[in-house]
Amino acid sequence: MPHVPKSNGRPPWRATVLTLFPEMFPGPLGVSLAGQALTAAIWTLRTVPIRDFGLGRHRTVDDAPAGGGAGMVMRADVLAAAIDHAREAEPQAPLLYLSPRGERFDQALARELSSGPGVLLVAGRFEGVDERVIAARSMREVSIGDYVLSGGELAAMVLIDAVVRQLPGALGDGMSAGQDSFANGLLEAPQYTRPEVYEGEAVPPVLVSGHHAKIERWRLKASLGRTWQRRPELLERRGLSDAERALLQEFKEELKKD
Ligand code: 4GX
Repeated sequence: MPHVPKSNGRPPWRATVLTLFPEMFPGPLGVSLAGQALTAAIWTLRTVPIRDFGLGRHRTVDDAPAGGGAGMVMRADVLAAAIDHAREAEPQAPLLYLSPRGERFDQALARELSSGPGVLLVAGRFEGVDERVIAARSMREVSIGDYVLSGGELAAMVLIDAVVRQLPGALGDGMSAGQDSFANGLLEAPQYTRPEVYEGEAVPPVLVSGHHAKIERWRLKASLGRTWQRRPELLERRGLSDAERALLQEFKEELKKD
């Protein structure tokens, strides 16, 4: 029988997505951790079909870009009508527009959003939306990374997934969001499981020693070392305590040995 997490006893966190493709939802948000939390009413998902607010017999939502150029732009009046409709049910939630031009989405923003009532997300298509509606409705532009998707829906799902797994009661057995990469501003230490020797490579002996204090020290050293090797800018942002600085120095010394 599938495991369903217990409801956490607070009102569900509410995600509302404005989209031309409501049939894309819940999609991957309907399975695994997010899907189980949805079933457990830890969060709710509502889509608002922007097409319902389109104009004329064809429910037109877009038009040619002013000044010419390729593609189409979502009309400000149509999108504003969809937003104003969604706002009635969601007067408090922050309004976000997923766009490659936005501030970068990260774990800190995921945590911030998870502490509020929910989120109103605009998933744009075409070459974007008329700039005037971004200002008129005070949308916060958020980007999930420096690449261009075919629309904002996948970006909205990424954001929702990262938020939902922070919600109390949403985590799987034995897991804790507090242990994740970035929870402490560092990359995670490498993980191992059985078999203890795989293709001649043993699991690091300390991890099978049962010495919990030594294991924690080894993991912190590995986290610091990996972050220094792969994402040094994360260390600069975070800073290091004296003890951490000493552990990172040990990591560097051990590198010279092999
Ligand atoms: N992180 N997309 C938005 C429409 C668009 C085009 C141009 C503004 C300017 C994306 C991302 C992303 C695809 C969503 C283009 N908006 N969203 N859409 N990267 O690529 O969030």
